[in-house]
Amino acid sequence: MDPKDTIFAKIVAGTIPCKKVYEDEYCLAFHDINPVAPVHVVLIPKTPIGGIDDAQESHAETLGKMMVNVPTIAKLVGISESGYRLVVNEGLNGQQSVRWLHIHVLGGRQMNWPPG
Ligand code: D5M
Repeated sequence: MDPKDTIFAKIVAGTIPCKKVYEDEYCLAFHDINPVAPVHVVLIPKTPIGGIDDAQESHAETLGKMMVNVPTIAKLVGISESGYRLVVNEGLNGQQSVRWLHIHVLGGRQMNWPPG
């Protein structure tokens, strides 16, 4: 699917609402509609990138800014001190359901390893 046809494209465009946690010129973070942890935030680029497998050199600045913003987002949702997990699902085996790159920020409970 073209990322521009996904629900996250509509969230970036502002045509459907989200519970925003953080926003800057590169990215947007909001609470996941279907949380799998007490804290579950989704961090997305504002530019359409289908998934991490579509990452290109031209995305390096955006992807870097997203990662650098993670500690700020973690602080905003109160999981900085207890720790948290980042997850990027890619494609079929990764169980990606929305084809617009996103980083899950999960916290508020003990995570397990290996992941399911
Ligand atoms: O994760 C896609 C995630 O996106 C999944 O955890 C649900 C979430 N989602 C889907 N629609 C919305 C809206 N409208 N608001 C907030 N969160 C949403 P994946 O890794 O692709 O399975």
